[in-house]
Amino acid sequence: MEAAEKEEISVKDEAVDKNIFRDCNRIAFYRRQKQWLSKKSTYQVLLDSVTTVEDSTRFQIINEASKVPLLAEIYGIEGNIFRLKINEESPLKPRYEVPDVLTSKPSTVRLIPCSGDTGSLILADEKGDLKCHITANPFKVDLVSEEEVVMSINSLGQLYFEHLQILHKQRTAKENEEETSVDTSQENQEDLGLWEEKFGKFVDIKANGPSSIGLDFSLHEFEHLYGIPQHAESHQLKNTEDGDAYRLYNLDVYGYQIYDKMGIYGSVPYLLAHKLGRTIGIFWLNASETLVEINTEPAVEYTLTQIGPVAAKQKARSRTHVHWMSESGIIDFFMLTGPTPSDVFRQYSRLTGTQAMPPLFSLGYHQCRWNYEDEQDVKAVDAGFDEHDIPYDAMWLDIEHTEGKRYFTWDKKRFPNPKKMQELLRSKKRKLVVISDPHIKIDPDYSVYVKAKEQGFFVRNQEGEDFEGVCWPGLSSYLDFTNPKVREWYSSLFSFPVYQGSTDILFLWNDMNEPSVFRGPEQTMQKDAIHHGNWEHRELHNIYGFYHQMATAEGLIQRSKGKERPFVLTRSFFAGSQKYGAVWTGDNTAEWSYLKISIPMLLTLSITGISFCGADIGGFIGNPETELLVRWYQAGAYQPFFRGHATMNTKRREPWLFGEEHTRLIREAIRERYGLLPYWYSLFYHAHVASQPVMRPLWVEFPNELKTFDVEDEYMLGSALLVHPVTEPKATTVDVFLPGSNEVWYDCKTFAYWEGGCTVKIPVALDTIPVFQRGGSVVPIKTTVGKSTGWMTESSYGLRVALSTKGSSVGELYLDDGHSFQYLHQQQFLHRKFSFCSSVLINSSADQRGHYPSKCVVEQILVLGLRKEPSSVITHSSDGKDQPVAFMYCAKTSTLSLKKLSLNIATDWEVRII
Ligand code: NBV
Repeated sequence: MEAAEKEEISVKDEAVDKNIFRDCNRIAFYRRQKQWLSKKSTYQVLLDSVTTVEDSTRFQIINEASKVPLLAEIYGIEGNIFRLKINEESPLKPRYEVPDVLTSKPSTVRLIPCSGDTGSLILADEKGDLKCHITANPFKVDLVSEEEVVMSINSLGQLYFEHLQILHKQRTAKENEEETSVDTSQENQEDLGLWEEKFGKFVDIKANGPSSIGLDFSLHEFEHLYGIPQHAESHQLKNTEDGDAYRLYNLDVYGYQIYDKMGIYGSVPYLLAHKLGRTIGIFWLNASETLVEINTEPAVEYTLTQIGPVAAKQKARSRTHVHWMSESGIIDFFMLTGPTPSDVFRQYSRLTGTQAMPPLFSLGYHQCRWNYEDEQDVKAVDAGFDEHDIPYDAMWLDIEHTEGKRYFTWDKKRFPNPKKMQELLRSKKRKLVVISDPHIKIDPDYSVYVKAKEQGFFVRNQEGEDFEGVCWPGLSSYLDFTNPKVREWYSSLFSFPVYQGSTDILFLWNDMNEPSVFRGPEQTMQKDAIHHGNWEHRELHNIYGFYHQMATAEGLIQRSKGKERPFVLTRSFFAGSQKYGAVWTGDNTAEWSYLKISIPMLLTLSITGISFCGADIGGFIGNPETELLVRWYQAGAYQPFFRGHATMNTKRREPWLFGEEHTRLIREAIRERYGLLPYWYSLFYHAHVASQPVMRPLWVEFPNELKTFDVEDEYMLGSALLVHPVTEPKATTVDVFLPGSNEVWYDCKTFAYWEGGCTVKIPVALDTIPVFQRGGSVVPIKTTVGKSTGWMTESSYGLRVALSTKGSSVGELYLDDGHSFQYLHQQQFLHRKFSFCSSVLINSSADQRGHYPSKCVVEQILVLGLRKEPSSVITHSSDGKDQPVAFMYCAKTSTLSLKKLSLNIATDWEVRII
C-alpha cells in the first residue's frame, strides 16, 4: 500500500469531518446574492423589445441600477413544457450552457401572443389552456393553467445576474463607479470572493470574476416538494433556514451525515411539487454549484379592516418559495406543468431521456467487498453461494484488483488469470463487475497514462499543464470526459483486445467521479482547473461524473459492436444519468438510521428519473450487527439495485457467516427477489418506455390522498406492491399505512387482506418482510429460483392475481433475451397483458409489434380475494380447446390456487372460473 493511500484510509476511519466542507455562509456567491437582494433593486421588461425569433419569444430585461441588458427567451415545448432562458444580451464572452443533457433539441410549439394590458405580455399554447403571463415592471412571469396561477417567477424579485466584467485591476475608476450591482470596494472584495475566493489553504482564482445567477419561484398552494438529489435527507423537502440551503455540489463524503442538506456525490437540479389535483416540476439546467432555498408560507385567514358593520374574512393561499442560486452559467429552466405525477415524469424524460433498459442479470443480487483478495477468494465466495443455495448474479472487484490502482490492468499476483476466473463465473452463468475510476496514475510506464498525456486528454491547471491531484494510485491526472474525443478514446479502452483480461461477462463500476481529489478543496478538484473548450471546472463540476459513466457505457456498447446492453454503476451523476445505468448512494454506515434513510434517498432518486438505484446492503462502513444485516437484505431485496458491499478492514460478511438461521433468512430474502424478477424486469421496461419510476413514493400512486404526501417509511414498487421494510431493531410489529379508501390490500405471505385507508399493526418476526399486493393487480413471478438469473430463463411463471373490490385485476409481463438490443432493433420481445374480469383471466398481447419465441409456461395461478368457491375451473386456449383443471380453494383466506398448469406464456388463453 502506498503512503498516500495509508494516510487517506486512516483519515477515513473517522466520521465525516464537516470542516472539510463549506456551508452556505462560506460560499461567496451565496453571500453576494444575499447582500444584493437585501437592496431590493428591480428588473423590468422592455416591452417594445419583444420579438419572435424562430421558435422563441424574446425580450430584454434591464436592471434599474446596473442597466445591463439581459435577454430572455421563452419556448413552448411539446408535452406542456415551457422553457425560459435568461442570458446577458452581449456577454464579454460566451457563458456556459450545459450541453449533452437534453436528449435532443426539444421540439417546440408555437406560443401565441394574446393581448394583455399595456404593462404585460401574454403567451398561450395552442389550446389556450396554458399561459405565460409576463408582467413588465417589475419583471414577473405567472404560469397560468386554466385561469389559475400555478407558479410565479421572480415575484419576490430575487432575479440575480452577475454580468461578466473585465478584471477589476484593469478597470478604470469610472467603470468601477458605474458598477453598482455588487459592492466591489476593496475592503469588501475578499468577503465577496469576486475574483478570488479563499477556503482554508485553498485559493480559487476566478478568471471570469463573479458570474453567479439566481431566481425565485413561488408555487401557489403547493406545500409538498420533492427532488433535487443528492442529500441524505427526508423525501419531502424541508424548509431551509438561513445559511442552510440544499446544496448541489458533487462531493465525496465518506460516511456522510444523515438528515443534512450538504451536497453529496451527485446532483439532479430538478424538483417536483405536488398538491391535491396537480403536480408540477422545475428543471434548472445548470451544472455549476447550486443552492436551493425552500420556504413555505402556510395559508392564513385574516380579517380585512372593518369598513362596514361586518368584518370581511379573506384567505391568503399557501405558497412555497423556491430560490435557486448557481455559481455560474446562465439561467435556463423548464417548467413541467403536469398535471399528474406521471405527466411530470414523462415531461422530464422527454428532456433528459428515460432509464436505460438494464440487462436482466443486473437486477439480481450483486456481491461486492473492498476487496475480494484474489482469484482463490473469488472462487471460494462464488462456491459459497452454491453451497448455501443462495442465488447471486455478479461478483465485484474493487480497486485492489488492479496493478497499483492502474485501471484496465490486473494485479498479477492476486489475479494472474482473469480470463480463467471469468470463465469460471461464466460457467455458473454469472458476471464480473470491476471498478474504473477517472484518475489516472502519473506513471510513464502506464500506457493509459502515456496515451492520454500524449493526446492532451487530461484536465489542465491554471498554468496550462496537466492538473495533478492525489488519489488512490498516488499522484494522478484526471481525464477530461467533457471532451468528446476523450470519451471516444476512453470508450475504446473497453474493447476486448485493448482491455487485456476482459471478456464479455465483465461490466463496470465508476467510482470517485465527483471527481474525488484527496487534499483538494472539499476533497474535489479546484474550480479554476481548465477543461476542453477552455471552460473552468466551476462551470461544469456537477456533470463530470455523468460524462464518465456516459463514456464507460458507450465503451461497453461498442465492444459488442452495438449489440449488447451495458451495465455501469456510477457514484456521481447529473440529470439524465439514468440513460447510462445505475447509481448507488455511496459510503453509508452500518447503522439502523442509514438503513432507514436509504428509503427516502432512493425515492428521491427514483422520481428524478434515476430508477436504477440502491444503497450498500449492510452499510459500507463498520460491521453491522446480524439483525441489521438481515433486515438490510430484506429491504434491499425490494429496492432496485441490490448489492452487498463493505469497506476494507471490516469483518467478512458473506451471507452464510452468521449462523444457519440467519443464512436461511438472507437466503429467503434473496430468493424472494429472484422470484419477483419478472415483475422487476417488467417495471424496468415500463420505466424505459413510459418514464414511470420503478420505486414510487405513495403520493405518486395516490396523488389525491393528503396522508400519503409525507410517507417515507414505505413505498410502492410499480403500482402493485407496497413495501414497508423493517428498519428498527427488535421490532415485533410495524404500523403499515394502507392507502386508498376503495382499495383492498393482501399480505403477500399470509394472504390476509385489509381495506385501504387505514393503518394496520402487522406483527413481524425476523423472517417477515411486510409486502402487500394491491387489489386489482396481477404480479408475474417465477415459480422456481435458480443459481442466478441465467438459470431461470426457462423456468415457469406464476401469476398472483389480487382482486379489487370489484373483483377484477390487470397486470403485465415483459420479457426478452435479457441482454441484447434486439428488443429495440428487431422487436424481439414479448409484452403480455393479464386481465381478470367477470371470473375470467385473459392472457393477451399488450404490444403486437413484439415477438419472442418463449417456451415458458404459466404453471401456477393464485387468485387472492375470491369470495366464493368455484364449481370448476377451465382453461380455454386460442385454438378453441377447453380443459378442466384441478384447483384448491381455501375459504379461510379466500384464495384459489391452480397448480401444474402448462399454459404457454407467449400465446393467448383464458382461465374461466365457474
Ligand atoms: O474503491 C474503494 C471504495 C469503494 O469500495 C466504495 O464503494 C466507494 O464509495 N471507494 C469509495 C473509495 C474509497 C472510500 C474510502
